[in-house]
Amino acid sequence: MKIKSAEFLTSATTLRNCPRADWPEFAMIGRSNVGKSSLINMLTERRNLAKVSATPGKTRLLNFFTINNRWLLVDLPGYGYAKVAQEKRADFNEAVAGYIEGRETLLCVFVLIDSRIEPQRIDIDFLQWLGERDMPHALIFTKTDKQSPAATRANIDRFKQALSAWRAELPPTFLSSSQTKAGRGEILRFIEQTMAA
Ligand SMILES: Nc1nc2c(ncn2[C@@H]2O[C@H](COP(=O)(O)OP(=O)(O)O)[C@@H](O)[C@H]2O)c(=O)[nH]1
Ligand SMILES: [Mg+2]
Repeated sequence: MKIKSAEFLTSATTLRNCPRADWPEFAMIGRSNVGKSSLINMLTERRNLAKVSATPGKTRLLNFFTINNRWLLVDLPGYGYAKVAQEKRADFNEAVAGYIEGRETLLCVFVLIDSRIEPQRIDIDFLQWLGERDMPHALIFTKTDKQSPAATRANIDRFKQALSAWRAELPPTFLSSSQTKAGRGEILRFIEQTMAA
């Protein structure tokens, strides 16, 4: 898929103030700092479309982007904020949960995992939560430029091993780097195919 246009549409705090659900939608989620905003910029080839932050946990909004005037990409808040008060975190996850459970045009949630980090409880728990809700999802292992392909493969195998302990089917998996643009073609092709299905 060629990206002809990519524009910021709006931000929302909960499902209720999301923009009208007129277009097929894809969302990015993952722990703070995993590379969600960088991936959105890489996919759209726009340097500053999504704000890349050096401080984890800063983005607390659902940010909507219109792509090619025909589908939406959503930058969801990262889960797990070390620096945010416990009650705020609960609020926050509730907004994301409400969005994922109630957004009828949401076709797929991309769950981003740092390819350098061993399987984390919070990621596994979230994938289990998606599975329980029959929400279609895919995995994107980010920052693959930061280590050797062999180290990436070994870590992905460990993650899949951890997932297979409780589910038979593994979700579609992609490797990405917003530095080298690895994964861009595959992810965009997957989005195109999902919209066509
Ligand atoms: N080397 C490398 N750094 C990355 C990559 N993706 C993100 N980063 C860096 O990781 C940090 C967090 O990225 P960001 O996109 O803001 O993560 P977010 O919190 O998930 O939106 C920033 O310093 C990025 O420059 C990648 O693929 N490769
Ligand atoms: Mg971000």
